[in-house]
Order: sequence, then structure tokens, then C-alpha cells
Amino acid sequence: MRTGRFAGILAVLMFCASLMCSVPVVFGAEISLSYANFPPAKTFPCIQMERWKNEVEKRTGGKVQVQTYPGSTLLGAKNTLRGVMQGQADIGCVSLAYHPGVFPLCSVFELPLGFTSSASASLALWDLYTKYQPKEFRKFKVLTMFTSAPSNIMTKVPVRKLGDLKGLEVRASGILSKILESLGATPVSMPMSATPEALQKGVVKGLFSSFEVLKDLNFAEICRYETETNTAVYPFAIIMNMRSWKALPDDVKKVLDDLGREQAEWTGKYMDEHVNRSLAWAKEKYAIEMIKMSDADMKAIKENTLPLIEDWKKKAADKGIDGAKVLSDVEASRVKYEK
Ligand code: DTR
Repeated sequence: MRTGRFAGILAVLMFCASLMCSVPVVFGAEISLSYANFPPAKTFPCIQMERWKNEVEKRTGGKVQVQTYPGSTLLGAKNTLRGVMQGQADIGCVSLAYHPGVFPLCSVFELPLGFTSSASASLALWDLYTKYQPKEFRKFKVLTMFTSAPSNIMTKVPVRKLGDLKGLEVRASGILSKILESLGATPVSMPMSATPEALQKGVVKGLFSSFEVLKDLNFAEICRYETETNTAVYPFAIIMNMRSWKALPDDVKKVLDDLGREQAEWTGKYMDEHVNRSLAWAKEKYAIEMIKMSDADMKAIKENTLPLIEDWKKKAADKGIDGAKVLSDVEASRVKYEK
């Protein structure tokens, strides 16, 4: 840490210069990294960001300082990919489902593959990325990946049977919007960050996501009916600007690489535990109603969504991806981690 007037001016100039380029600022803590996240600070993508920050600062002995920017204060949901590519942030959180067609391989995790937890899906997603090193991420360093917990339907009006979904405007994104469509609903695709306003204004009558948002975004107040589908998850990637990555010393690179799988596992476990806490909180505070559809309806949901898997395989083949092999690898991981 430099002292004195000249050093102070130099530090300010360096900091300003760092905003125009992607090379981490060697300033104060030696290395300072900016980390952009789109949803509010109390949501799980930001909770895991703060844990990663603390671990990196601890494991580098303070050599690296991570400046976190939750709630779209640096980059929003739709401009994180470009923003990290251009160096507006060193690191960013991307929900793959917000970018249809951009992630032909890892979007497999948006399909109804039968994962029952974020813990198993997150590890399976990281294993898939590690094995295939998909070219869809070739412009970035991927620091970790994880998923939401399985998705369910949270609504202002009760959805007790499949027919209740007909024409109902429900928020989702990516392939999960197509799942809703296959069930007769009217999907309205948008990032999670846009969902509170859409619910308030009545643009949507509910949302299709994991239950922890009932607490983290207080959706339990407006969506008192929770229909359990426990289907597809939403995959996420934490990406880093490649110039920022290459500028890091080897010892810091090792700390970040060692955190890859560990952070996926930590986030998955946190997510599953937090879903349970959030449901208990929502039942206590808002007396939400948990709804299970009939076995026949659940069977119909499975049958109606199967064609989406074939659609994904066709799109994957168009990109030179052996979809059947990817699905087989993901299923093997699901069996392994869901034991
Ligand atoms: N609904 C998905 C994933 C997701 C689940 N919980 C949160 C919290 C904050 C942001 C996203 C999510 C999505 O919109 O990406």
C-alpha cells in the first residue's frame, strides 16, 4: 500500500485506468478483482459470490481483494457476458437460460433430467464442463458452475391440476419457458431481476423457478400457491475476463482453480438447505399452500416435456455436439451424485 500525496495521485490514476481495461488493478491489496452479479444481494448467486470472495482473500493471504457488485450495480443480467468480455468487470455471474442458443452444450441442464437437488446437479454440471471444455465458453475463464434447485410453480392463483395452467402467464427463461409452453401455460421469459415488477404489475400470474425465491425475493407475499413439479434446474456459470485471468500470478491461479469444484459443491448444498429454510419461513409468515398435482398429471408432465429433449439433441447436433453422449454422461453423474 503506497503512502504520500504522489502515491495517492498515482493510485487514483491507476484505479481509473483499470476501469478502462481488464487487467486486474495491482493496487492496495496488490490485486483487486471486480465481480458483477445481477440479482439482489440476498439471493443465492450473490451469497455464493461473497463466500468465494472470502475464500479467495483468505487463501491468497490478502494478496487478492475482490470487490463485489450485487443487484446489477455493475452489470445486469443481459449484459454480463459482453461486459466481462470487454473488461467492464473482471468476473461475472451468468444464468445460461437468459441466453437461448448461446450455450448449446451446457443448456442440457435446463432440460427435465430428473435431478432432485442443486447439490447433485451442480456437481454434474461442473463435471460436464470439466470433461467437455465446451467451446461456448472459449472466450472466458470459467471459475465455477452451479445450478438452482429444481423448479416449481409459484402463483397468485392456485394451480391444482394441469388444466389450471392453460393460458396462465408464468415467468421463466430458456428451455424452462418451453417446458411451461408444453404444459399449456403462456410463458413470459425474463431474467429473475425483472420478475418482482412483472408480478406487481400483473404481467405474470406467477413464476417457474426454485422455491428459495419465496423468501429471498419475498415472492411468498404475492404468490401464496406453490405447486410442486420438482423439474428442470437453471444452470449458472461464473466467468472471468481472459486477460484478467492471464494477468494473475500462478499461485493465485491455483487458488482460483482449486475453488472450482469446491464452490460448485458448496453452492449446491447451500441452495438445497436454503430452499427448506425458505419454505418453512414462507409457511410461517404467509401460510403458503403447498399443492401436489395428481399422479396422472405428473405423468402427463413427464410425457409432454420429453420432446424437448429430442429438440435439444437436434440443436446440439447442428453444432456438432453428440447430444446422446452428453445426455448419457449427465445421467451417469445424476445416478452417481443422487445415490
Ligand atoms: N429462476 C432462475 C434461477 C434462479 C433461481 N433462484 C434465483 C435467484 C436469483 C437469480 C436467479 C435465480 C433464473 O431466473 O435464472
